[in-house]
Amino acid sequence: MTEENSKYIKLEEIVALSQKQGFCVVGATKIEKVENDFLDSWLDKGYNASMKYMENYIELRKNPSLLVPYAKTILCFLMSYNDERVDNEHIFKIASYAQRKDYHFVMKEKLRNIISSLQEKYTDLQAIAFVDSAPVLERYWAEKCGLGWKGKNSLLVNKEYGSKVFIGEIFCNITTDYFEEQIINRCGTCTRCIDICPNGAITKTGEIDSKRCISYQTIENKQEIPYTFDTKNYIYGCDLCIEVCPWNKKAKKVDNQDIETKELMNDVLNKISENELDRTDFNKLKKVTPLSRIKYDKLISNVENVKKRL
Ligand code: B12
Ligand code: SF4
Ligand code: SF4
Repeated sequence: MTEENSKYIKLEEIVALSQKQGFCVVGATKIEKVENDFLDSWLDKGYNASMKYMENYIELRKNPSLLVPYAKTILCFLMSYNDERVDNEHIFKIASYAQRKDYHFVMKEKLRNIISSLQEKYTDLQAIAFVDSAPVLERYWAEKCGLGWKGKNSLLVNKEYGSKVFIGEIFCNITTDYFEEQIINRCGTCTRCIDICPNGAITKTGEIDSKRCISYQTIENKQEIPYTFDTKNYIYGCDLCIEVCPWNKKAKKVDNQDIETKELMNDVLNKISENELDRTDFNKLKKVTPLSRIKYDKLISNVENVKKRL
């Protein structure tokens, strides 16, 4: 392989590598400071609830050059999880994104593979991959890369793949073909996500008031869920504002053959219904899926919360 100057790499080349890794959309943008105050405003209103980590490294979140000083470019990658293998038949519900191998690890490995392939050819390429693993405003950058628009439920929505997409990024010292057009918001007059959100978590400004969000209450709130809070049978995460979105109904489907995790999930959901879930079963699931974010006792307390309403 010949050594090439890594100052500029065609986006086409990165797209080809990313497709091999199973990413559905890729884009690039120049690193610059985030020039608006939506993060401060969200924090000032207390919308982060008990997620204190969101108050840390604010300067890095707003100025990614401080996070990765050598970086010139942010490449954003979307991975769709819009497959058919989600279990919705059980009384107790787990959000679709969590019914599979943990995207943090799956995507990071794939992003690192892309970096390695590029570095074989461009030996002076410096790059680092993040998937919700650093103080990065991932949706903001994904939008800047042209990968979609900010839906009214604050999720990034892609025209072809909808909002059932995870976001990952590579910060690197090369330049490439940047997205420079205006992003079109295609929500129009639709308000389905706002209307369906049971506890009014989606504000008029399109922000999420976390303490009203089922996803926050069932995952991030380490205390018991307030008695009056309705989780609509969810015991981990929430898909209501995703399922109702018309862009997800027409979104392209992807194939996912991870039968093993699906079976494990099914088994755990059955045991929960029969009051038979023990720590060993839970730990098996926790090891591979995003359920690693909570402890057994929190899951059981979420189950009890749902039972109160049955
Ligand atoms: C904290 C967090 C949460 C919190 C708070 C959610 C929130 N909306 O902030 C809770 C626990 C509630 C949560 C829930 C979920 N999350 Co979450 N979460 C995050 C995390 C770690 C940080 C988000 C953050 O910085 N929030 C602060 C606000 C201010 O920023 P933001 O909403 O992300 O970005 C906004 C600004 O950029 C703003 N913006 C941009 N330009 C402008 C301009 C102006 C003028 C204004 C006013 C605003 C504005 O619009 C963006 C969208 O709202 C990100 C990962 C990451 N590092 O980014 C994942 C992330 C956002 N979560 C993700 C997912 C999948 C979920 C859930 C779907 C999981 C589930 N099924 O239960 C739900 C969805 C709830 C929802 N409707 O948002 C994905 C979203 C993918 C996507 N398509 O958008 C992310 C990106 C993780 C990933 N790497 O894929 N999450
Ligand atoms: S994830 Fe559920 S609770 Fe949170 S904003 Fe969406 S619909 Fe509302
Ligand atoms: S449900 Fe409607 S308003 Fe909400 S994100 Fe989807 S298109 Fe936009």
